[in-house]
Amino acid sequence: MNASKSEELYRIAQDLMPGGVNSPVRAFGSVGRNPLFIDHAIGSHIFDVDGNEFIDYVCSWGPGILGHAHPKVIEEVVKACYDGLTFGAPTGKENELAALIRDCVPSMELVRMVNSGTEATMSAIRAARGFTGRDKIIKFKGCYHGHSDGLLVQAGSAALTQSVPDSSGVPASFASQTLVALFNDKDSVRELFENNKDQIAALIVEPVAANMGVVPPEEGFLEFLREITEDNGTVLIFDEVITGFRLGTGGAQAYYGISPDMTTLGKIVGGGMPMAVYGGRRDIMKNVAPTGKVYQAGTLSGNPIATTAGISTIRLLMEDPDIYTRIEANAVKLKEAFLARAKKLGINLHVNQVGSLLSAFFTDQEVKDYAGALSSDTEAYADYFNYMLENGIYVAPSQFEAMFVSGAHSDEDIARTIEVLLG
Ligand code: HOZ
Repeated sequence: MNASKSEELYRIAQDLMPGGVNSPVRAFGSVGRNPLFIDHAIGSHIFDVDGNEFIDYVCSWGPGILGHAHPKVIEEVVKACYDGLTFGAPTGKENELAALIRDCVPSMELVRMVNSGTEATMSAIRAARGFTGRDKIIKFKGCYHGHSDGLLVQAGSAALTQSVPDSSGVPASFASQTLVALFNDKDSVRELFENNKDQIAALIVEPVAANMGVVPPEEGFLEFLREITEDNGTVLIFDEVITGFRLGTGGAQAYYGISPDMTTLGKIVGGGMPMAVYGGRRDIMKNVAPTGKVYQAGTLSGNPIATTAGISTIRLLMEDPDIYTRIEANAVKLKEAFLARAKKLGINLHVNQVGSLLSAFFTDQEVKDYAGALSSDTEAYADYFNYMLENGIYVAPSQFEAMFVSGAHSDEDIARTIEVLLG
């Protein structure tokens, strides 16, 4: 594969940005090669600056549920651009998006729009602290909720591949307010509640963990979290930045039938533009400024172009609810192909799949938690990544991320991917 233009751009970029990238996972650090620089993408295919074409299962880490550059979304975004890129003042589009979100996710009674998942989770926690008057929070080992100080504790995603689950630059006093439990381990949660009576403001969880690879909740785990948080006056926050509009228009909370107190959304809700949302119970959210004393603000929050892309994407999903059955069916086909590959090569492999999210772990264990995810052979993952790339398939350049199937993946794309997996 010729990557000479990517190599040249990477050489220049390294002198301009830390590691030559604007987000660590893009540096391909854990798969033993230099990053590809992207020229454009359309539908399910992405093209690099050297003209190489790939079937894309990264989908910009989740937003691309309709594939890239959906014509309807582009048309509406372009039209919106001519009306002005940002006003720093309210627009009717914000009402429209907020109402759509509430229709899809009824637990989000009041919402606030922000620009990134990091902002959404950070702000949701502040609102929960303001509401409860408590300081401590619980998160799970290997779950990732963006890069705000208090949440970069035992975090997943690129923090895992860069071996910095606890970032330097985070004051110990901030991190000490974050208690860490084990995903799918009820006892670890019980113990934290017992040892910190009336001190825990919020428990934040990815209902399907998708930043240590995909790890589904075991039966009863989310129900247990709902119950224990309710019993302790703690705000239950579902971080649905990845699962929101991905497991259905109602997200993981509709998929599993659990109603959290607060929810964070990102990725799909912005249709590919920088947009995220936090929201939840009215009595909690009304504490956010200007109606309450929890301060949070943003010049570009509710930006008209991002709201347009979000509205357009959500409407397209609502008009085609079967999309979720189709993308899940394709994910199941890929899972089966992974397992057939493992059998053929005689290697250890476990595949976790929920809806259109999946991850292959190179391990002999079932992956139910962080320790299971870490048992995966990351060198084997790197070999698989490079094999797929050389054969025109672009998957996450890290073991600890998800594979995303989109509505744009055609039968031919899936058949070709299976052919490569079995090859
Ligand atoms: N797991 C990350 C987002 N949830 C990947 C994207 C990034 O860090 O750049």
